[in-house]
Amino acid sequence: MLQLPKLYAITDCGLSNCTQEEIVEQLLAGGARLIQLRDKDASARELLDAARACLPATRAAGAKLIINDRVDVALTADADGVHLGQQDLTVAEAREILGPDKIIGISTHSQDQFLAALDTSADYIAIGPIYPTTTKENPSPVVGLDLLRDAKSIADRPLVAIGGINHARAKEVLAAGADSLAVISALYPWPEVLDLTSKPDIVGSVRAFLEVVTQ
Ligand code: TZP
Ligand code: MG
Repeated sequence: MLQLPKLYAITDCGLSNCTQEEIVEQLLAGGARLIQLRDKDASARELLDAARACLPATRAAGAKLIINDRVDVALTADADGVHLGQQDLTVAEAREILGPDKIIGISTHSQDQFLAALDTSADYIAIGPIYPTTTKENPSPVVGLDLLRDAKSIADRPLVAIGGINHARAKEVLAAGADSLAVISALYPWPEVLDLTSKPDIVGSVRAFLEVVTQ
C-alpha cells in the first residue's frame, strides 16, 4: 500500500504571491515530500510548464509531485500522479491513461462518495472539507471529523484530510484517522506588517507543521 507523508502540501500562487516553482522550492526546503500542484486559473499549457519546471526539484529531493485535476498534464509532464475531483475524469479513466504505477487520488465530500471511491483503484482517498475553508470556491458542506472516523473504520487505503487544517488542528485530524493532511492556506502565513516586498514564510510554516505532526 502507498505510504503517504503526514503533510500533503498544496501550492497556491494567489495566496503566496510566488510562482509555482518558487513555492515548490520553499515547500521542499521546509521538508515537504508530497506536493500537489494546484492552480484553478491556469491553462493546461501553464500547468504543464509549471509541472516541468518543478519536477527536477521534487525528484532531486525524493518528493512526489501530484497534479490537480488534469490527467493530460500529469501524463505529459511525467509527474508522479494526479488528484481528481468529482467533476474530473473518473479514477478508471485516469488509470487507463496513466497506468498502474502513477498515484491517483480522489476527493470525496460525503459518505456516499467515499464508498464509491473505495470501489475504484484510487491509491488514496481525500475527505473534506473537514473544517470551514475560504480557499476553495463553492466548497461542499463541512463534513467534520466524524466522516473521517467512519471512513477510517472501513478504509483499505490511505486517507487524506483536507479543508481548514492548520498547525493547531493537525493533531486532532491525525487522531481521527487521517494518514496525511492536505494543507493550503496555513502554509502561506502573511507577515503582520506588510510592505511591497512581503511574502509569506513558507519554509518556516512547513517546518513548524512538520514539527507538530511528527511529535
Ligand atoms: N478541497 C476541499 S477543501 C479545499 C479543497 C481543495 C481547500 C483547502 O484549503 P485550506 O486553505 O487548507 O482550507
Ligand atoms: Mg479537482
